[in-house]
Amino acid sequence: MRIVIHVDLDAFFAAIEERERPEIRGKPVIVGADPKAGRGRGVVSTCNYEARKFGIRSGMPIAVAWRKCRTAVYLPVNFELYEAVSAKIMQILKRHADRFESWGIDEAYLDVSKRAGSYDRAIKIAKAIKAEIRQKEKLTCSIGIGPNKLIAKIASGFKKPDGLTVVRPSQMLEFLRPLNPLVIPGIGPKTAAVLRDLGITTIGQLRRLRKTELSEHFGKVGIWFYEAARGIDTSPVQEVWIIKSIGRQHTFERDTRDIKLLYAQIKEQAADIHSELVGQRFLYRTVTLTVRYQDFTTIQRSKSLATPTQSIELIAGVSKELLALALRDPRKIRLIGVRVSRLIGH
Ligand code: TTP
Ligand code: MG
Repeated sequence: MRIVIHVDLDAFFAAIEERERPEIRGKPVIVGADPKAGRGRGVVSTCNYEARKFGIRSGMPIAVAWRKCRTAVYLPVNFELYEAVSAKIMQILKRHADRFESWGIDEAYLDVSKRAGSYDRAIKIAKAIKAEIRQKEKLTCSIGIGPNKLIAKIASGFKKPDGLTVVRPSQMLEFLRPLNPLVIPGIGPKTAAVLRDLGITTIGQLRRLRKTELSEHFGKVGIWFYEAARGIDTSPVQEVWIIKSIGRQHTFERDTRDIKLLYAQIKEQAADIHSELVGQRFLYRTVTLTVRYQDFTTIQRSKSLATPTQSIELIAGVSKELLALALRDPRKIRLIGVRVSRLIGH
């Protein structure tokens, strides 16, 4: 019998800030770009559950958040701190798993099939994890337990914050039936909209579509939707953690075509990316520049190099070449982002 636990920290960045600053506890807390009294141009990274009561969400423009709640505590993103806390939590989680897979900064899968052997014992492990994270890191998490990664992941999001949701194999189909297809990894707003047009708003209804129909509509990934709707997921919990790309982006105070400003931004991002490449011991082969124009139209241009490199000059140089192409368009630029990919370790 396979038993997988999925752990997801609650309001991660915001919860860490609350922990560090007792004076803001209990208030709505928003971590992200500077709101600048409603004129800020970046987005919300995350917010605590108090702030969510005002309708504020991750990814929302910070100016919209400001309109919804001016009295919230607004804080900048302190990645270094969150990375350090994440590393400590991953160490705690690892010790409770036969096999372990970290997934982003605040999530992990634990295969506990062997050490637990039963769902009752898996629940004990989950409670021990919660207690340890609460005691050592003063943070709460939500946990899902299920027969595979898919079910464990959906279960951890089922009750938040501080939830514990157990889905045994016999309960799996019933558990999935009323849920929104959006809970399935790989189904985003676009797919959900297509499904809605087909009259499908629950996973139970999704099961009415035949495999061939799903692959006609969505291609290969349609097969995954077919299986996921039935709770089928054979993917293993794997220790490897593959970073596919490293990037930075920046939204300008004012839309611009000022080459000095644009170059300065490219230089800064290239330097940041380069230090991460060095730290992670990676070479890259592809540089991608993202440009968002004043009307929010967004383009990406990439260039691949003949050989893998770690050169900071090439990140900046290639980005400038790609910027020259983007500047053929007369629109002003709102956001610029540099990313390197096709990484290999060395
Ligand atoms: P999530 O686990 O998606 O969110 P969360 O931990 O803040 O809240 P929840 O209780 O719903 O799990 O993401 C983890 C962290 O990743 C989050 O604290 C901030 C960061 N993040 C962003 O920076 N931008 C985003 O759009 C999202 C979704 C997350
Ligand atoms: Mg989280």
